Amino acid sequence: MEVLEQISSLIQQGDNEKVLELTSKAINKNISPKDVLDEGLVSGMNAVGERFKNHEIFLPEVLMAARAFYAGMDQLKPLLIRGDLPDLGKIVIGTVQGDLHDIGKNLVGIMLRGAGFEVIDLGKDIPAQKFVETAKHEQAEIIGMSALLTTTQPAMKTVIELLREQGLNARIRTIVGGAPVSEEYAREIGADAYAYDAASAVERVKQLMEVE
Ligand code: B1M
Repeated sequence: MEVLEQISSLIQQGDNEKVLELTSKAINKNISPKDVLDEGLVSGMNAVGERFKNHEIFLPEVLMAARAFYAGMDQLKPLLIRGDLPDLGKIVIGTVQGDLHDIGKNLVGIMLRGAGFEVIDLGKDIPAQKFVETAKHEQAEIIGMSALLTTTQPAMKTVIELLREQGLNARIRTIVGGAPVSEEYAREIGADAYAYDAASAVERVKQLMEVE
């Protein structure tokens, strides 16, 4: 089995030590960090998602997989975030209130940093007020929100409404994403952009900030 398939499979087994070891091995073999991420770590997490959905595995296994994912991610992070990039603008990101899923949001943050944006990551379970207050205080151009639950998606709308109430929606733009979120939903709640994955989040943020 080639190394990226092995990483994917070890994520599914929740073997954080082996994931760490094989991620380092893949890096040393000069496999591109993006391939290690997409075909190893994310591929493993996606398979975990499918198996969880089909009730083949349960929450403890999912948590172990998430821990293994982060063990690999720690190895990759320095390669995805280069220090010599221009400052393209400031973005506040977080997972919305009531939602504890942060793997996808963290990936989006890493990719944005890697592309040269300054990212203020508020974490998970973030109240609407906190998104808006931080963006105002930090003079950020964009708020990025992640939601993984259908029940927490509406919290993204609360943030957008709060920006409107405070007359900030023209200055602070919004981008939303996460498994249940769609382009149509983003439009419906008045978000300025939607991204399907971390790579397209970078593209959409660049468009919003009007950088190359
Ligand atoms: Co939860 N969970 N979970 N879970 N979990 C889902 C989301 C679920 C779809 C699984 C299922 O049943 N099929 C389901 C939601 C169902 C629904 O709402 N329709 C679910 C559920 C039900 C729950 C609980 C309620 C379970 C329970 O307690 N009974 C509970 C809720 C807790 C809470 O949040 N209040 C819960 C808990 C957990 C864990 C804590 C165990 C763990 C999270 C660990 C962590 O994040 N630190 C977990 C996990 C891991 C998952 C699944 C299996 C995997 C999510 C993941 O990390 N994917 C997930 C199944 C699934 O999504 N298919 C599931 C990998 C990650 C790279 O992808 O997050 O989609 P993703 O991010 C992508 C894109 O979506 C996008 O880019 C990312 C990278 O490409 N993206 C953005 C994300 N945010 C973006 C923001 C952007 C742009 C793009 O702009 C700002």
